Amino acid sequence: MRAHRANGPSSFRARRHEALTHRMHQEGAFVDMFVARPARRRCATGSPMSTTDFDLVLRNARVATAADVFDADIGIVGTRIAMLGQGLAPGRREIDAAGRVVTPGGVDAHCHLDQPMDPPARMADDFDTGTRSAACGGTTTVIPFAAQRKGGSLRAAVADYHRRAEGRAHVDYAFHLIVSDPTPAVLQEELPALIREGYTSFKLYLTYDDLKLDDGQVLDVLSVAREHGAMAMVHAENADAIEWLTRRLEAAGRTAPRWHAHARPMLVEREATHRAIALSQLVDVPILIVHVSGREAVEQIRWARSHGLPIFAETCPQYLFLTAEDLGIDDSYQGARCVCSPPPRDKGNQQVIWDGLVDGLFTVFSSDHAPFRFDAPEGKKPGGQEVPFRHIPNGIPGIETRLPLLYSEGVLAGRLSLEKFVELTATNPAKAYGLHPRKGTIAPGTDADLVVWAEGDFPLVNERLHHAVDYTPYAGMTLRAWPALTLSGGQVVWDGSDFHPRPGQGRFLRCGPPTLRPRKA
Ligand code: DUC
Ligand code: ZN
Ligand code: ZN
Repeated sequence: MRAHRANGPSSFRARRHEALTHRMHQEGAFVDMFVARPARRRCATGSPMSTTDFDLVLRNARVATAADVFDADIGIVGTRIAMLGQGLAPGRREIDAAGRVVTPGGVDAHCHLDQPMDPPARMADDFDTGTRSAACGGTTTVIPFAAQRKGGSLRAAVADYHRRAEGRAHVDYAFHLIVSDPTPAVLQEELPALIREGYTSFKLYLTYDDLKLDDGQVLDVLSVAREHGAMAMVHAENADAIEWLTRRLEAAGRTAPRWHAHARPMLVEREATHRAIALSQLVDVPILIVHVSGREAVEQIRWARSHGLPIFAETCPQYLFLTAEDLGIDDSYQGARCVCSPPPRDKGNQQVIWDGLVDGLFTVFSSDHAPFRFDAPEGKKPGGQEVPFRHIPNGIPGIETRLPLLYSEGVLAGRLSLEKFVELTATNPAKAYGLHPRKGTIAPGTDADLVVWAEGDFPLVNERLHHAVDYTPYAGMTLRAWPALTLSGGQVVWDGSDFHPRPGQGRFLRCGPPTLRPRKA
């Protein structure tokens, strides 16, 4: 880390001036603004002299939370925020944020890292590269999925996933579960025990052969969520309708990537969304519909809310910035890059999603980062072949671009308030999955996970990203903001120019019960 050391007993003001003169807009590391201070006197026991003996002070911040935007210095002791206020006492280290916006570190509550796949498919990002990429894009908490295999136990999936994370994560992480085989043992023993141990959310699939549940199984699992206070996330697409459409497309020789979008029209999402809402109503339990793509599912969720049902909803960058045309306008295989489910829709639907973010229809904004290399036999070209769309691994990368995209095109384009940005990207995901207030806000006692924002021109090219994927679907866009600094537990992990690795220092987080409140829309 490049830190400027103060020489001799120069005043704090002088050191701040020195720091400012070293500030390097975009060209270099924001952390060049650091001023290292000599250690303060300690009392005989070695403990700090007072609570104002900060390890780090982030000075002159424009602090944004889901409730307010205000000016303050942020005093950090160890891994936590100790104090907010004007003119805080000097810290051992100082960073002058000079009026820049500082938000809570992002909570990416829907991302896939090193999730076991059927060969030859393999995810490009593990907990090392995935959390590296997250940190460089301002995300300091990730919640990927420990996925049960049909015929396997949930416990085994969790144990395996811990092994995959161990010693690798650079930022903190929790696990969602994926329940694909709700046997009596899973429903009566494993799931309740895991919820008690801090795995308080799980995803249910209404599609994908290796994951999908029938309606009776969904009701069984939702009943466990109700009884034990867990959050159920639902992937809502009608499996049979997709299979029927896929076969007809294949029979007609329509197998290029672009036909993926035709096999999964909004109707199949609408039907499954309505069914999920009805099943949750039957059990009387909240659910969260993930990766909502467009108007038809949105209408179902609005209907549910207008009837007072506790239905939460998530959307993702691909539904704001991509359309079905990104899967191809001809039979080229290039569009395999953007094959994900549900597929991106059209410009009109992008606006529907923006409207839902602004008016509170959406609760959380996640990446659904599902990283597969394009030009690779374990990625979008299984076994090295250009395959029919049915066999293309579903998913796109986005863990690093999630926050900068929404900050640029939402906040700086005047669509979203800063408070709403924080609510959608940090506070609400932390509440939905039982991590708030430790995560998702800026307040004394919370983890010192912070993002200092830079504004300017940031051309998006894959070479500047830190994932292990060989493309970004957003290449060619120029963003107007990027994190100038990311702190995870009070440590710099990204300084606007360089990544500061800390493998294994990302901590596993046990989640509490969800604390989101239902809201009408
Ligand atoms: N769809 C999912 O449901 N998960 C991962 C990626 C995708 O496209
Ligand atoms: Zn899904
Ligand atoms: Zn997903």
